[in-house]
Amino acid sequence: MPLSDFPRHPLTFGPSPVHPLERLSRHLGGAAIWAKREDCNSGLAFGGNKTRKLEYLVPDALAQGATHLVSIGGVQSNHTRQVAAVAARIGLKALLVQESWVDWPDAVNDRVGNILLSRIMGADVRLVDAGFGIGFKSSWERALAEVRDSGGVPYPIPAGASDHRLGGLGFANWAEEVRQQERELGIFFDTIVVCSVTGSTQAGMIAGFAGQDRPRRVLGIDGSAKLEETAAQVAKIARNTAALIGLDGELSDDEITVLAGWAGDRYGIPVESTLDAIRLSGRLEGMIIDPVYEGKSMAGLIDLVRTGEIGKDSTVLYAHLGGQPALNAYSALFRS
Ligand code: 5PA
Repeated sequence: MPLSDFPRHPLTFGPSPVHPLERLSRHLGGAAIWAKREDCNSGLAFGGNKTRKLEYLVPDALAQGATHLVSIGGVQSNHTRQVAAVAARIGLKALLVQESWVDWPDAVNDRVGNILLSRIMGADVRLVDAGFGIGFKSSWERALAEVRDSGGVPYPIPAGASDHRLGGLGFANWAEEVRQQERELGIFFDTIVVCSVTGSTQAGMIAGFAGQDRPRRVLGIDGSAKLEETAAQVAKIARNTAALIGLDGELSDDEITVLAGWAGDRYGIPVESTLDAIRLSGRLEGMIIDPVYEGKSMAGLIDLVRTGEIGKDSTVLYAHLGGQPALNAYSALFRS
């Protein structure tokens, strides 16, 4: 069925802003770089990419009579913070399993930023001691059972709302939004740069753009430091989403690109290029990006433009997916 027939519960302000990054483009000396801003797409707790994905999950949760949204992420997960905000907005409870995905010894890591916001919004936040992984977890199964045992109806939302039947729809819709904005602006973005971890952001984009006439590149920058897992998940979700919205034909492997090189060795830990990218976008554009996701995809964009991998005549759209609240848990950085 076409994307426009899927029920969507609006949680965003409308189309997210698109604007040029002129000083960054000039500084890099090639390619016109623009940003599309999911970091200010909603009034719900600073918004972000998950808010868009959840627009398509909420009608399903309400139809099932859910009482609780149950989800999972790291201690500083942006995703779980957005689930908390959406639960508050629609009058459900949120139960959030927060795992130790990142070995980052900041004294206030479990007290500031995203987790602080989730607590303010009334979520039941459970800190558990388990490592990084984007699959299903026993702590999460236990949380679901607990809601059921207490007579509630849990609505399970996997990490990043990705490995879910409807998880790719939000960014298939983003692709449609880009097309409309291009028409208004009289511009065409031949290259999209996006951070990938649990995969449905990039996957949704790939499926959405595949239904359009004019081909373009969607370059995923791995932020997981587990390239193979992330690339496989992007491919799977892109194909499922394409089938779900009724596209004919298989997506070919060369339509699915996830690049390694900027994640460092570990998810959630910034490397030199991450910090350089954060400083550069702050100092040239006043645009704030985070050390876990967007700092890494911006580092990728910078290098791809500098090396000519993204050509000088290219018009690039950088997907800013949010994530700034986590900066508060990285208080050791940027002191000098
Ligand atoms: C996240 C994810 P995907 O997981 O859809 O690939 O998106 C990557 C991404 N940018 C990019 C920001 C700011 C993100 O928060 N965050 C996760 C989270 O728990 O917050 C799912 C990992």
